Amino acid sequence: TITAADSPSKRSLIVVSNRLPFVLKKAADGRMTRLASAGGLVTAVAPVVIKGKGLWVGWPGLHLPKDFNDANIPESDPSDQSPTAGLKSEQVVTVNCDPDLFEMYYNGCCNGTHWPLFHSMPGRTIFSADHWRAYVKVNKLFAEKTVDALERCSQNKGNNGVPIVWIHDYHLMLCANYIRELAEEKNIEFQLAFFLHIPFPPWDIFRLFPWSDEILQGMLGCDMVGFHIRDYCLNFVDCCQRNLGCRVDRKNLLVEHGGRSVRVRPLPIGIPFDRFVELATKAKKVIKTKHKVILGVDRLDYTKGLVNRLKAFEVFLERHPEHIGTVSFLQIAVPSRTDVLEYQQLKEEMDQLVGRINGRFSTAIWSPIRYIFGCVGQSELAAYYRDAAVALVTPLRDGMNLVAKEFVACQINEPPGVLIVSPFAGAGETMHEALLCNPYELDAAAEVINRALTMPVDERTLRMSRLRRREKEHDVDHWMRSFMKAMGSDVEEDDIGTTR
Ligand code: GDG
Repeated sequence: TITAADSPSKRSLIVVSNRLPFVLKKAADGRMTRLASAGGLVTAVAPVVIKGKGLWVGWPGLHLPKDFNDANIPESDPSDQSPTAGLKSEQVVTVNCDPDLFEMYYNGCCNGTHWPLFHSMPGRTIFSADHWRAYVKVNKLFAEKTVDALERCSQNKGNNGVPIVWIHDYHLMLCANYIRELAEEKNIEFQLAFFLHIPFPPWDIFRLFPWSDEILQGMLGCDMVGFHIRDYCLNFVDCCQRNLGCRVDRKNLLVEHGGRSVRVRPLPIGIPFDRFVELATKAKKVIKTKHKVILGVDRLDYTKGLVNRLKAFEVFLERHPEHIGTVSFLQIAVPSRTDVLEYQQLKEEMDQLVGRINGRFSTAIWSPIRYIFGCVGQSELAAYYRDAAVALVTPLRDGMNLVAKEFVACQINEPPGVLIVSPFAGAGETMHEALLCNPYELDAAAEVINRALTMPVDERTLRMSRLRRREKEHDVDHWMRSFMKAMGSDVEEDDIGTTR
Protein backbone atom coordinates (compact mmCIF):
# COMPACT_ATOMS: atom_id res chain seq x y z
CA THR A 1 0.00 0.00 0.00
CA ILE A 2 1.34 3.42 -0.88
CA THR A 3 0.94 6.09 1.75
CA ALA A 4 0.56 9.77 1.00
CA ALA A 5 3.90 10.34 2.70
CA ASP A 6 5.69 8.41 -0.01
CA SER A 7 7.66 10.91 -1.96
CA PRO A 8 7.62 9.85 -5.60
CA SER A 9 11.27 10.59 -6.06
CA LYS A 10 12.04 8.25 -3.19
CA ARG A 11 10.11 5.37 -4.70
CA SER A 12 12.64 3.29 -6.50
CA LEU A 13 11.83 1.85 -9.86
CA ILE A 14 13.34 -1.50 -10.73
CA VAL A 15 13.02 -2.10 -14.45
CA VAL A 16 13.31 -5.67 -15.69
CA SER A 17 13.75 -6.17 -19.43
CA ASN A 18 15.31 -8.82 -21.61
CA ARG A 19 18.06 -6.36 -22.59
CA LEU A 20 19.70 -3.77 -20.43
CA PRO A 21 19.35 -0.17 -21.68
CA PHE A 22 22.89 -0.45 -22.96
CA VAL A 23 24.87 -3.39 -24.22
CA LEU A 24 28.34 -4.30 -23.06
CA LYS A 25 31.02 -4.56 -25.72
CA LYS A 26 34.53 -5.86 -25.43
CA ALA A 27 36.96 -3.39 -26.98
CA ALA A 28 40.04 -4.61 -28.89
CA ASP A 29 42.20 -4.13 -25.77
CA GLY A 30 39.88 -6.41 -23.79
CA ARG A 31 38.31 -3.52 -21.85
CA MET A 32 34.54 -3.59 -21.44
CA THR A 33 32.61 -0.57 -22.75
CA ARG A 34 28.95 0.45 -22.82
CA LEU A 35 27.01 0.96 -26.03
CA ALA A 36 23.82 2.91 -25.31
CA SER A 37 20.43 2.10 -26.89
CA ALA A 38 18.61 5.07 -28.37
CA GLY A 39 14.97 3.95 -28.19
CA GLY A 40 12.17 6.06 -26.74
CA LEU A 41 11.51 3.54 -23.99
CA VAL A 42 15.02 3.93 -22.59
CA THR A 43 14.84 7.72 -22.95
CA ALA A 44 11.66 7.89 -20.89
CA VAL A 45 12.36 5.27 -18.28
CA ALA A 46 16.08 5.74 -17.58
CA PRO A 47 15.75 9.21 -15.93
CA VAL A 48 13.19 7.85 -13.47
CA VAL A 49 15.43 4.92 -12.58
CA ILE A 50 18.43 7.22 -12.20
CA LYS A 51 16.69 9.87 -10.05
CA GLY A 52 14.87 7.37 -7.86
CA LYS A 53 18.11 5.44 -7.26
CA GLY A 54 16.47 2.47 -8.87
CA LEU A 55 17.92 -0.50 -10.69
CA TRP A 56 17.79 -2.06 -14.14
CA VAL A 57 17.86 -5.85 -14.46
CA GLY A 58 18.61 -7.37 -17.87
CA TRP A 59 20.81 -9.31 -20.25
CA PRO A 60 23.90 -7.29 -21.24
CA GLY A 61 23.91 -8.25 -24.91
CA LEU A 62 26.81 -10.67 -24.66
CA HIS A 63 27.56 -13.83 -22.75
CA LEU A 64 29.74 -12.95 -19.78
CA PRO A 65 31.89 -15.46 -17.87
CA LYS A 66 29.95 -17.39 -15.19
CA ASP A 67 31.86 -15.69 -12.37
CA PHE A 68 31.26 -12.17 -13.73
CA ASN A 69 30.74 -9.64 -10.96
CA ASP A 70 28.49 -6.63 -11.63
CA ALA A 71 31.08 -4.47 -9.87
CA ASN A 72 33.07 -4.87 -13.11
CA ILE A 73 30.45 -3.15 -15.24
CA PRO A 74 32.13 -0.01 -16.56
CA GLU A 75 30.83 3.44 -15.63
CA SER A 76 29.65 5.53 -18.58
CA ASP A 77 32.23 7.37 -20.60
CA PRO A 78 32.51 11.12 -19.80
CA SER A 79 31.57 11.84 -23.43
CA ASP A 80 28.38 9.72 -23.16
CA GLN A 81 25.35 11.94 -23.90
CA SER A 82 22.80 9.12 -23.87
CA PRO A 83 19.92 8.92 -21.37
CA THR A 84 21.65 6.07 -19.59
CA ALA A 85 24.87 8.03 -18.97
CA GLY A 86 23.75 8.79 -15.41
CA LEU A 87 22.95 5.15 -14.67
CA LYS A 88 25.73 4.06 -12.33
CA SER A 89 27.14 0.59 -12.65
CA GLU A 90 25.81 -0.16 -9.14
CA GLN A 91 22.30 0.43 -10.56
CA VAL A 92 22.70 -2.33 -13.10
CA VAL A 93 22.05 -6.02 -12.47
CA THR A 94 23.14 -8.36 -15.24
CA VAL A 95 21.39 -11.63 -15.96
CA ASN A 96 23.79 -14.14 -17.33
CA CYS A 97 23.01 -17.57 -18.63
CA ASP A 98 24.37 -20.45 -20.59
CA PRO A 99 24.44 -19.53 -24.34
CA ASP A 100 22.54 -22.68 -25.42
CA LEU A 101 19.84 -22.11 -22.83
CA PHE A 102 19.59 -18.46 -23.88
CA GLU A 103 19.25 -19.44 -27.54
CA MET A 104 16.33 -21.80 -26.76
CA TYR A 105 14.68 -19.15 -24.59
CA TYR A 106 15.24 -16.19 -26.93
CA ASN A 107 15.18 -17.41 -30.53
CA GLY A 108 13.24 -20.54 -29.61
CA CYS A 109 10.44 -19.57 -27.28
CA CYS A 110 10.33 -15.74 -27.42
CA ASN A 111 10.81 -15.21 -31.13
CA GLY A 112 9.73 -18.62 -32.44
CA THR A 113 6.60 -19.02 -30.33
CA HIS A 114 5.38 -15.96 -28.48
CA TRP A 115 6.15 -13.42 -31.20
CA PRO A 116 4.09 -15.10 -33.98
CA LEU A 117 1.35 -16.39 -31.67
CA PHE A 118 0.76 -13.03 -30.00
CA HIS A 119 0.63 -11.45 -33.47
CA SER A 120 -2.17 -13.95 -34.26
CA MET A 121 -0.08 -15.99 -36.69
CA PRO A 122 -0.40 -19.55 -35.38
CA GLY A 123 0.78 -21.00 -38.70
CA ARG A 124 4.23 -19.57 -38.04
CA THR A 125 4.29 -20.62 -34.39
CA ILE A 126 6.62 -23.39 -33.21
CA PHE A 127 5.37 -25.32 -30.20
CA SER A 128 8.31 -26.94 -28.44
CA ALA A 129 8.44 -28.31 -24.91
CA ASP A 130 12.23 -27.84 -24.82
CA HIS A 131 11.91 -24.16 -25.74
CA TRP A 132 9.21 -23.73 -23.12
CA ARG A 133 11.39 -25.33 -20.43
CA ALA A 134 14.20 -22.95 -21.36
CA TYR A 135 11.75 -20.05 -21.10
CA VAL A 136 10.69 -21.15 -17.61
CA LYS A 137 14.32 -21.47 -16.48
CA VAL A 138 15.41 -18.10 -17.82
CA ASN A 139 12.35 -16.37 -16.33
CA LYS A 140 13.26 -17.90 -12.97
CA LEU A 141 16.79 -16.56 -13.35
CA PHE A 142 15.49 -13.06 -14.06
CA ALA A 143 13.18 -13.34 -11.04
CA GLU A 144 16.05 -14.35 -8.72
CA LYS A 145 18.14 -11.42 -9.89
CA THR A 146 15.19 -9.07 -9.46
CA VAL A 147 14.64 -10.22 -5.89
CA ASP A 148 18.34 -9.56 -5.19
CA ALA A 149 17.75 -6.09 -6.61
CA LEU A 150 14.65 -5.63 -4.42
CA GLU A 151 16.63 -6.62 -1.33
CA ARG A 152 19.28 -4.06 -2.20
CA CYS A 153 16.65 -1.39 -2.68
CA SER A 154 14.94 -2.06 0.63
CA GLN A 155 18.30 -1.95 2.45
CA ASN A 156 19.03 1.44 0.94
CA LYS A 157 18.13 3.83 3.79
CA GLY A 158 17.49 6.72 1.38
CA ASN A 159 14.57 4.89 -0.21
CA ASN A 160 11.38 5.26 1.80
CA GLY A 161 8.63 4.23 -0.53
CA VAL A 162 7.69 0.74 -1.61
CA PRO A 163 9.81 -0.08 -4.68
CA ILE A 164 8.00 -0.62 -7.97
CA VAL A 165 9.19 -3.52 -10.11
CA TRP A 166 8.31 -2.95 -13.76
CA ILE A 167 8.72 -5.98 -16.03
CA HIS A 168 8.74 -5.49 -19.80
CA ASP A 169 7.47 -7.59 -22.63
CA TYR A 170 6.84 -11.07 -23.89
CA HIS A 171 10.25 -12.38 -22.92
CA LEU A 172 9.39 -12.23 -19.23
CA MET A 173 5.74 -13.15 -18.82
CA LEU A 174 6.36 -15.66 -16.03
CA CYS A 175 8.69 -13.49 -14.03
CA ALA A 176 6.16 -11.64 -11.86
CA ASN A 177 4.79 -14.73 -10.17
CA TYR A 178 8.26 -16.04 -9.30
CA ILE A 179 9.27 -12.64 -7.96
CA ARG A 180 6.14 -12.49 -5.80
CA GLU A 181 6.79 -15.95 -4.31
CA LEU A 182 10.45 -15.27 -3.57
CA ALA A 183 10.01 -11.73 -2.27
CA GLU A 184 7.07 -12.62 -0.04
CA GLU A 185 9.14 -15.41 1.54
CA LYS A 186 11.72 -12.78 2.40
CA ASN A 187 9.12 -10.29 3.67
CA ILE A 188 10.14 -7.68 1.15
CA GLU A 189 7.54 -5.05 0.30
CA PHE A 190 7.06 -4.25 -3.37
CA GLN A 191 4.60 -3.40 -6.12
CA LEU A 192 4.74 -5.34 -9.35
CA ALA A 193 3.79 -4.20 -12.84
CA PHE A 194 4.07 -5.64 -16.32
CA PHE A 195 3.85 -3.98 -19.73
CA LEU A 196 3.41 -5.87 -22.98
CA HIS A 197 4.78 -4.07 -26.06
CA ILE A 198 3.15 -6.45 -28.55
CA PRO A 199 -0.57 -7.29 -28.98
CA PHE A 200 -2.32 -9.64 -26.58
CA PRO A 201 -4.23 -12.06 -28.84
CA PRO A 202 -7.87 -13.15 -28.62
CA TRP A 203 -8.64 -16.21 -26.50
CA ASP A 204 -9.16 -18.54 -29.48
CA ILE A 205 -5.57 -17.90 -30.59
CA PHE A 206 -4.02 -17.67 -27.14
CA ARG A 207 -5.40 -21.03 -26.03
CA LEU A 208 -3.51 -22.81 -28.82
CA PHE A 209 -0.41 -22.47 -26.67
CA PRO A 210 -0.15 -25.61 -24.50
CA TRP A 211 1.16 -23.64 -21.51
CA SER A 212 -1.18 -20.67 -21.83
CA ASP A 213 -2.47 -21.08 -18.24
CA GLU A 214 1.06 -20.70 -16.91
CA ILE A 215 1.54 -17.47 -18.85
CA LEU A 216 -1.64 -15.98 -17.40
CA GLN A 217 -0.70 -17.07 -13.88
CA GLY A 218 2.72 -15.51 -14.40
CA MET A 219 1.28 -12.17 -15.45
CA LEU A 220 -1.33 -12.24 -12.70
CA GLY A 221 1.51 -12.18 -10.20
CA CYS A 222 1.44 -8.41 -10.84
CA ASP A 223 -0.58 -5.66 -9.22
CA MET A 224 -1.04 -4.00 -12.58
CA VAL A 225 -0.77 -5.32 -16.13
CA GLY A 226 -0.52 -2.75 -18.94
CA PHE A 227 -1.11 -3.02 -22.68
CA HIS A 228 -1.08 -0.44 -25.49
CA ILE A 229 -4.84 -0.44 -26.15
CA ARG A 230 -8.13 -1.46 -24.57
CA ASP A 231 -8.70 -4.33 -27.03
CA TYR A 232 -5.57 -6.10 -25.77
CA CYS A 233 -6.72 -5.51 -22.18
CA LEU A 234 -10.08 -7.08 -22.99
CA ASN A 235 -8.42 -10.05 -24.70
CA PHE A 236 -6.31 -10.61 -21.59
CA VAL A 237 -9.28 -10.31 -19.22
CA ASP A 238 -11.24 -12.70 -21.43
CA CYS A 239 -8.39 -15.27 -21.36
CA CYS A 240 -8.15 -15.03 -17.57
CA GLN A 241 -11.85 -15.76 -17.27
CA ARG A 242 -12.05 -18.52 -19.86
CA ASN A 243 -8.73 -20.28 -19.21
CA LEU A 244 -8.44 -19.90 -15.45
CA GLY A 245 -12.06 -19.26 -14.45
CA CYS A 246 -11.12 -15.99 -12.73
CA ARG A 247 -13.81 -13.54 -11.70
CA VAL A 248 -13.40 -10.49 -13.89
CA ASP A 249 -14.84 -7.00 -14.21
CA ARG A 250 -14.71 -5.99 -17.88
CA LYS A 251 -15.92 -2.44 -17.30
CA ASN A 252 -13.28 -1.59 -14.73
CA LEU A 253 -10.72 -4.01 -16.18
CA LEU A 254 -10.08 -6.05 -13.04
CA VAL A 255 -9.16 -9.71 -12.62
CA GLU A 256 -9.43 -11.51 -9.31
CA HIS A 257 -6.66 -13.99 -8.73
CA GLY A 258 -5.10 -15.57 -5.65
CA GLY A 259 -7.12 -13.32 -3.32
CA ARG A 260 -5.85 -10.21 -5.07
CA SER A 261 -7.45 -7.88 -7.57
CA VAL A 262 -5.19 -7.28 -10.56
CA ARG A 263 -5.68 -4.02 -12.46
CA VAL A 264 -5.46 -4.19 -16.26
CA ARG A 265 -4.78 -0.86 -17.96
CA PRO A 266 -4.44 0.52 -21.48
CA LEU A 267 -1.26 2.62 -21.51
CA PRO A 268 -0.57 3.57 -25.14
CA ILE A 269 3.11 4.32 -25.54
CA GLY A 270 4.23 7.65 -27.02
CA ILE A 271 7.47 8.93 -28.56
CA PRO A 272 9.92 11.66 -27.53
CA PHE A 273 7.97 14.06 -29.78
CA ASP A 274 10.02 17.21 -29.25
CA ARG A 275 13.27 15.35 -29.84
CA PHE A 276 12.02 14.20 -33.25
CA VAL A 277 10.88 17.76 -34.09
CA GLU A 278 14.34 19.00 -33.23
CA LEU A 279 16.01 16.28 -35.30
CA ALA A 280 13.75 17.07 -38.26
CA THR A 281 14.44 20.79 -37.92
CA LYS A 282 18.19 20.29 -37.97
CA ALA A 283 18.52 17.35 -40.37
CA LYS A 284 20.11 17.82 -43.78
CA LYS A 285 18.11 16.91 -46.88
CA VAL A 286 18.50 13.27 -47.89
CA ILE A 287 15.68 12.96 -50.42
CA LYS A 288 17.02 14.90 -53.36
CA THR A 289 14.71 13.67 -56.11
CA LYS A 290 11.84 15.72 -57.49
CA HIS A 291 9.57 12.68 -57.23
CA LYS A 292 7.07 12.42 -54.44
CA VAL A 293 8.31 9.81 -52.00
CA ILE A 294 6.13 7.19 -50.35
CA LEU A 295 8.07 5.96 -47.30
CA GLY A 296 8.14 2.72 -45.34
CA VAL A 297 10.40 2.17 -42.30
CA ASP A 298 10.35 -1.17 -40.50
CA ARG A 299 12.39 -3.94 -39.03
CA LEU A 300 12.40 -6.68 -41.66
CA ASP A 301 9.78 -8.76 -39.87
CA TYR A 302 6.88 -10.75 -41.30
CA THR A 303 4.44 -8.96 -38.96
CA LYS A 304 5.18 -5.63 -40.65
CA GLY A 305 3.39 -6.60 -43.88
CA LEU A 306 6.21 -5.64 -46.24
CA VAL A 307 5.38 -8.23 -48.89
CA ASN A 308 1.73 -7.13 -48.99
CA ARG A 309 2.88 -3.51 -49.13
CA LEU A 310 5.06 -4.11 -52.18
CA LYS A 311 2.23 -6.00 -53.87
CA ALA A 312 -0.22 -3.19 -53.09
CA PHE A 313 2.23 -0.71 -54.59
CA GLU A 314 2.44 -2.85 -57.70
CA VAL A 315 -1.37 -2.85 -58.01
CA PHE A 316 -1.28 0.93 -57.51
CA LEU A 317 1.13 1.32 -60.46
CA GLU A 318 -1.11 -0.92 -62.60
CA ARG A 319 -4.30 0.95 -61.74
CA HIS A 320 -2.81 4.44 -61.72
CA PRO A 321 -0.24 4.67 -64.48
CA GLU A 322 -0.58 8.47 -64.32
CA HIS A 323 1.79 8.35 -61.33
CA ILE A 324 4.51 6.47 -63.19
CA GLY A 325 7.64 8.57 -63.28
CA THR A 326 6.36 10.98 -60.60
CA VAL A 327 6.43 8.95 -57.38
CA SER A 328 8.78 6.43 -55.87
CA PHE A 329 8.42 4.10 -52.95
CA LEU A 330 11.36 4.11 -50.54
CA GLN A 331 11.46 1.20 -48.11
CA ILE A 332 14.00 1.14 -45.29
CA ALA A 333 14.10 -2.42 -43.93
CA VAL A 334 16.25 -2.84 -40.86
CA PRO A 335 17.87 -6.29 -40.59
CA SER A 336 16.36 -8.17 -37.68
CA ARG A 337 16.77 -11.68 -36.19
CA THR A 338 18.98 -12.51 -39.16
CA ASP A 339 20.02 -15.84 -37.65
CA VAL A 340 16.44 -17.16 -37.89
CA LEU A 341 15.50 -19.04 -41.09
CA GLU A 342 12.12 -17.38 -41.47
CA TYR A 343 13.69 -13.94 -41.50
CA GLN A 344 16.27 -15.06 -44.07
CA GLN A 345 13.46 -16.36 -46.29
CA LEU A 346 11.57 -13.09 -45.92
CA LYS A 347 14.67 -11.19 -47.02
CA GLU A 348 14.89 -13.35 -50.14
CA GLU A 349 11.22 -12.86 -50.94
CA MET A 350 11.64 -9.09 -50.61
CA ASP A 351 14.73 -9.05 -52.84
CA GLN A 352 12.86 -10.96 -55.54
CA LEU A 353 9.72 -8.87 -55.33
CA VAL A 354 11.60 -5.54 -55.46
CA GLY A 355 13.56 -6.84 -58.45
CA ARG A 356 10.43 -8.03 -60.23
CA ILE A 357 8.43 -4.81 -59.72
CA ASN A 358 11.36 -2.60 -60.63
CA GLY A 359 12.03 -4.71 -63.72
CA ARG A 360 8.40 -4.44 -64.73
CA PHE A 361 7.89 -0.67 -64.37
CA SER A 362 11.28 1.04 -64.55
CA THR A 363 12.09 3.43 -67.36
CA ALA A 364 15.53 4.58 -68.43
CA ILE A 365 15.39 7.48 -65.94
CA TRP A 366 13.10 6.25 -63.16
CA SER A 367 12.51 3.19 -61.05
CA PRO A 368 9.51 2.76 -58.77
CA ILE A 369 11.15 1.24 -55.68
CA ARG A 370 14.23 2.16 -53.71
CA TYR A 371 15.01 -0.45 -51.15
CA ILE A 372 17.51 0.02 -48.31
CA PHE A 373 18.27 -3.16 -46.41
CA GLY A 374 20.06 -1.59 -43.48
CA CYS A 375 19.83 0.93 -40.69
CA VAL A 376 20.09 4.70 -41.14
CA GLY A 377 21.14 7.20 -38.46
CA GLN A 378 18.39 8.87 -36.43
CA SER A 379 18.92 12.30 -37.90
CA GLU A 380 18.85 10.87 -41.43
CA LEU A 381 15.69 8.99 -40.50
CA ALA A 382 14.10 12.26 -39.33
CA ALA A 383 14.96 13.82 -42.71
CA TYR A 384 13.26 10.95 -44.54
CA TYR A 385 10.19 11.33 -42.34
CA ARG A 386 10.16 15.10 -42.87
CA ASP A 387 10.44 15.04 -46.67
CA ALA A 388 8.22 12.08 -47.52
CA ALA A 389 4.85 12.81 -49.12
CA VAL A 390 3.23 9.68 -47.72
CA ALA A 391 4.15 7.20 -44.97
CA LEU A 392 2.90 3.66 -45.46
CA VAL A 393 2.62 1.97 -42.07
CA THR A 394 0.76 -1.21 -42.91
CA PRO A 395 1.67 -4.05 -40.55
CA LEU A 396 -0.42 -7.21 -40.59
CA ARG A 397 -0.42 -6.85 -36.82
CA ASP A 398 1.56 -4.55 -34.50
CA GLY A 399 1.33 -3.73 -30.80
CA MET A 400 1.54 0.01 -31.39
CA ASN A 401 4.05 1.08 -34.10
CA LEU A 402 6.28 4.01 -33.29
CA VAL A 403 7.18 4.77 -36.91
CA ALA A 404 3.69 6.21 -37.49
CA LYS A 405 4.18 8.56 -34.54
CA GLU A 406 7.73 9.55 -35.45
CA PHE A 407 6.57 10.36 -39.00
CA VAL A 408 3.91 12.80 -37.80
CA ALA A 409 6.34 14.43 -35.33
CA CYS A 410 8.77 15.11 -38.19
CA GLN A 411 6.13 16.52 -40.56
CA ILE A 412 7.23 20.13 -40.08
CA ASN A 413 7.13 21.09 -43.79
CA GLU A 414 4.16 22.89 -45.26
CA PRO A 415 2.07 21.54 -46.76
CA PRO A 416 2.42 18.29 -44.82
CA GLY A 417 2.30 14.71 -46.05
CA VAL A 418 -0.23 11.97 -45.36
CA LEU A 419 -0.07 9.02 -42.96
CA ILE A 420 -1.54 5.69 -44.03
CA VAL A 421 -1.87 3.17 -41.22
CA SER A 422 -3.16 -0.36 -40.80
CA PRO A 423 -6.16 -0.93 -38.53
CA PHE A 424 -4.29 -3.94 -37.15
CA ALA A 425 -1.66 -1.79 -35.39
CA GLY A 426 -2.25 -0.11 -32.04
CA ALA A 427 -1.42 3.14 -33.85
CA GLY A 428 -4.36 2.52 -36.20
CA GLU A 429 -6.67 2.47 -33.18
CA THR A 430 -5.47 5.75 -31.76
CA MET A 431 -4.35 7.94 -34.72
CA HIS A 432 -7.84 8.72 -35.96
CA GLU A 433 -6.97 11.24 -38.68
CA ALA A 434 -4.69 8.84 -40.58
CA LEU A 435 -6.03 7.05 -43.67
CA LEU A 436 -6.78 3.44 -42.80
CA CYS A 437 -5.56 0.68 -45.07
CA ASN A 438 -6.19 -3.05 -44.74
CA PRO A 439 -2.90 -4.62 -45.90
CA TYR A 440 -4.67 -7.82 -46.96
CA GLU A 441 -6.92 -5.97 -49.41
CA LEU A 442 -4.50 -5.07 -52.21
CA ASP A 443 -6.93 -3.27 -54.54
CA ALA A 444 -8.27 -1.09 -51.74
CA ALA A 445 -4.74 -0.43 -50.48
CA ALA A 446 -3.76 0.75 -53.97
CA GLU A 447 -6.70 3.18 -53.94
CA VAL A 448 -5.71 4.51 -50.49
CA ILE A 449 -2.21 5.25 -51.83
CA ASN A 450 -3.77 7.16 -54.72
CA ARG A 451 -6.05 9.04 -52.35
CA ALA A 452 -3.11 10.05 -50.17
CA LEU A 453 -1.12 11.31 -53.17
CA THR A 454 -4.01 13.34 -54.51
CA MET A 455 -5.42 14.64 -51.22
CA PRO A 456 -6.18 18.37 -51.20
CA VAL A 457 -3.79 20.53 -49.17
CA ASP A 458 -6.52 21.70 -46.73
CA GLU A 459 -7.44 18.15 -45.81
CA ARG A 460 -3.81 17.10 -45.40
CA THR A 461 -3.10 20.09 -43.20
CA LEU A 462 -6.11 19.52 -40.98
CA ARG A 463 -5.44 15.80 -40.55
CA MET A 464 -1.73 16.27 -39.85
CA SER A 465 -2.16 19.11 -37.37
CA ARG A 466 -4.61 17.03 -35.33
CA LEU A 467 -2.34 14.00 -35.44
CA ARG A 468 0.62 16.08 -34.33
CA ARG A 469 -1.27 17.74 -31.51
CA ARG A 470 -2.30 14.39 -30.07
CA GLU A 471 1.17 12.85 -30.30
CA LYS A 472 2.81 15.90 -28.73
CA GLU A 473 0.43 15.77 -25.80
CA HIS A 474 0.66 11.99 -25.44
CA ASP A 475 4.42 11.73 -25.74
CA VAL A 476 6.64 9.18 -24.03
CA ASP A 477 6.95 11.27 -20.86
CA HIS A 478 3.15 11.30 -20.65
CA TRP A 479 3.27 7.50 -20.94
CA MET A 480 5.75 7.31 -18.06
CA ARG A 481 3.55 9.57 -15.92
CA SER A 482 0.44 7.52 -16.77
CA PHE A 483 2.28 4.38 -15.70
CA MET A 484 3.31 5.90 -12.36
CA LYS A 485 -0.25 7.14 -11.84
CA ALA A 486 -1.60 3.68 -12.59
CA MET A 487 0.72 2.47 -9.80
CA GLY A 488 -0.77 5.01 -7.43
CA SER A 489 2.25 7.27 -7.54
CA ASP A 490 2.71 10.69 -9.11
CA VAL A 491 5.96 11.75 -10.63
CA GLU A 492 7.27 15.24 -10.16
CA GLU A 493 7.83 17.09 -13.41
CA ASP A 494 11.51 17.25 -12.53
CA ASP A 495 11.85 13.49 -12.34
CA ILE A 496 11.01 12.99 -15.99
CA GLY A 497 11.79 14.79 -19.15
CA THR A 498 15.23 14.49 -20.59
CA THR A 499 13.30 14.06 -23.84
CA ARG A 500 12.49 17.80 -23.89
C1 GDG B 1 7.80 -3.17 -30.52
C2 GDG B 1 6.38 -3.49 -30.98
C3 GDG B 1 5.69 -1.17 -30.36
C4 GDG B 1 13.55 1.75 -37.51
N1 GDG B 1 14.41 1.84 -38.52
C5 GDG B 1 15.43 2.59 -38.12
C6 GDG B 1 15.18 2.98 -36.82
N2 GDG B 1 14.02 2.44 -36.46
C7 GDG B 1 13.37 2.63 -35.14
C8 GDG B 1 12.17 3.52 -35.30
C9 GDG B 1 11.29 3.09 -34.13
C10 GDG B 1 11.71 1.64 -33.90
O1 GDG B 1 12.89 1.41 -34.64
C11 GDG B 1 10.66 0.65 -34.38
O2 GDG B 1 9.61 0.67 -33.47
P1 GDG B 1 8.19 0.04 -33.81
O3 GDG B 1 7.23 0.46 -32.78
O4 GDG B 1 7.76 0.50 -35.18
O5 GDG B 1 8.38 -1.53 -33.89
P2 GDG B 1 9.09 -2.74 -32.99
O6 GDG B 1 10.56 -2.66 -33.07
O7 GDG B 1 8.49 -4.00 -33.52
O8 GDG B 1 8.63 -2.49 -31.47
C12 GDG B 1 5.68 -2.23 -31.47
C13 GDG B 1 7.08 -0.98 -29.78
O9 GDG B 1 7.65 -2.23 -29.39
C14 GDG B 1 7.05 -0.05 -28.55
O10 GDG B 1 6.19 -0.51 -27.57
O11 GDG B 1 5.24 0.06 -30.92
O12 GDG B 1 4.34 -2.52 -31.83
O13 GDG B 1 6.40 -4.47 -32.02
O14 GDG B 1 11.58 3.85 -33.00
O15 GDG B 1 12.59 4.86 -35.26
N3 GDG B 1 16.01 3.77 -36.11
C15 GDG B 1 17.15 4.19 -36.74
N4 GDG B 1 17.46 3.81 -38.01
C16 GDG B 1 16.64 3.03 -38.74
O16 GDG B 1 16.96 2.69 -39.88
N5 GDG B 1 17.98 4.99 -36.08
